[in-house]
Amino acid sequence: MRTTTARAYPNIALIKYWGKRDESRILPAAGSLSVTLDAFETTTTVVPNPAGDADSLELDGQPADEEQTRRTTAFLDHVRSLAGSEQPVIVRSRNSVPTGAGLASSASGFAALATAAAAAFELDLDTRALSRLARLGSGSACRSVVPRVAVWHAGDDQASYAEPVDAPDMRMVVVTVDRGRKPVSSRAAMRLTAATSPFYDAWVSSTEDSLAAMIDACRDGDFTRIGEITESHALRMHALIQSTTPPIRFLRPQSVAIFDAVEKLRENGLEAYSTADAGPNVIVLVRPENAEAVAAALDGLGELRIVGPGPGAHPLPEGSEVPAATEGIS
Ligand code: 2P0
Repeated sequence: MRTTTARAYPNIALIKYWGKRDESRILPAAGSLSVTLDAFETTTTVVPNPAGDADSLELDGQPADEEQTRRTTAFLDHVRSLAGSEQPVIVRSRNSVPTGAGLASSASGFAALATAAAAAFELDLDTRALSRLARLGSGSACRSVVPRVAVWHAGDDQASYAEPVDAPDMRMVVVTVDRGRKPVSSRAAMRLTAATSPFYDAWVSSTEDSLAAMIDACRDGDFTRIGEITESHALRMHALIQSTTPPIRFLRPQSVAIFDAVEKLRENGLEAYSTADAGPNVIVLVRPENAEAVAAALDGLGELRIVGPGPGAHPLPEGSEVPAATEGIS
């Protein structure tokens, strides 16, 4: 075993993953499609700990809480089982934005951890196997293993991984309206949706149709069609989530104001399309040449950042280790 460091980026789903058909293997009820970003990255170092009797986890220089440590150990158990090892490790992870705020995500977190841990345990995994492994930490993480645009296939354990899709170049204007931790986790909200929404079956079957249309639009390079499907699918997901018992609403008045502003831009001839994940922040999909103009038009509606498609998860060279908390104190 050896100490290794890896980096991964969050992704924004254009076709959303919302619902599992198998909780323990994290198999999605339907396929999804996303763009891996070139910002808001997570960097994770895995250090073998022969003297330890359990894994330990530091997040952004602080010891992680019990739930975060439990979830990390459960994931590392999958890696150990593949490697035929029982070795505990020290994991140190750093987000470029605060954890739980806006875009620091379980996708970049588990994609970076899967990549670093696979290398630390000297597993020889191709991108497909690595995507499958990352999925066991968090579903959306399997898409962050892949650069740029990725489709995550539904299916059984072997068939459920992400792979690249040809797509035109795009930019995303991220409009952050709230950096706070969300009141309910995606995992819990997803579970509640499957258990209580009367619309859930229709959501699953229509998502497969939307995914097929989206893949065609990507391969045709049809930005307008990509945008239309993206916005419609996001609104369907939020409608679905609001239909749970008790209801959950992630969008705020400010989020809706951004959807309205984007619709106005389109009416005025500037093409842009909105989407939002399980939170109030809005991501506006634009053609590269329109990114600055759209950002300028949305000025005042939130904290703005233009991001592009980014790299897949990858190991970093020796010397890139995330420092231990105590190493930063002088
Ligand atoms: C997505 N989201 O496709 C959707 C849209 C949030 C809204 O994937 O339970 O954190 O770890 O598999 O991956 C968030 O779900 O859930 C998510 P788990 P995950 O990006």
